[in-house]
Amino acid sequence: MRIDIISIFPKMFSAVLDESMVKRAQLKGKVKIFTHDLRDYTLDKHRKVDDRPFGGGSGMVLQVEPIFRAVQAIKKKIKGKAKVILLCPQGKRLNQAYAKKLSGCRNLILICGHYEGIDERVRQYLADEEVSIGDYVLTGGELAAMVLVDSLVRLLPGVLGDKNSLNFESFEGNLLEYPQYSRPAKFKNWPVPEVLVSGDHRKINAWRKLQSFKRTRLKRPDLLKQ
Ligand code: 6GU
Repeated sequence: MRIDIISIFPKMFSAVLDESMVKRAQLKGKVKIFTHDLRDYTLDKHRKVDDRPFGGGSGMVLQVEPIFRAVQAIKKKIKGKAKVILLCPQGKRLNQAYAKKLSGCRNLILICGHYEGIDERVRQYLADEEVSIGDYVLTGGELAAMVLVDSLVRLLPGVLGDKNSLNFESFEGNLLEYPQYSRPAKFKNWPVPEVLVSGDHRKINAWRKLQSFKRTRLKRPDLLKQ
């Protein structure tokens, strides 16, 4: 998979891309991630990317032209199709199923929205999809893009060491993950459920399924309705 990210704050991404799982995935060759400074795609000497809104109003609007030039330049470098995604609060809300779908894409181009807004023509003519990470407003799409990238990359085949670690995690089949315990089995008066140390794997699996269901019903009943 290849992911290209267009942003006016490209330095923000190193905190996530150069650490942990996402870094390992890149080193393993499972994903290639490139960040692009939107200002590199401007033509004027002030490297201007925003302007006042037509019709008046407060704040600045990210202009369509540099974004168009960036998308064109990236598409030229990519072999084959690329899906262009605009990160903005109006987008389709990200969930595990959506992350799974996007993780099947060969190439993604992520545009990080900013300021009070982005020229509507980016939405109309450049973006194939709009993605939001939840119903709250961030100052820019950068954090959302990082959330999206992290959720996708860990789903790529061969990224997580243990194949099973994807099997029973939260949101698989719209259920939350069952409770996990590790050593020591005896700590203070805080016991580990007997069944987990019984060695009976049929019983353990049954217990885990039941716990998943119970805590989903308790904490996220909305998931069971879906
Ligand atoms: Cl993708 N962008 C911004 N600016 N705010 C958000 C968001 C995205 N998703 C949730 N809030």
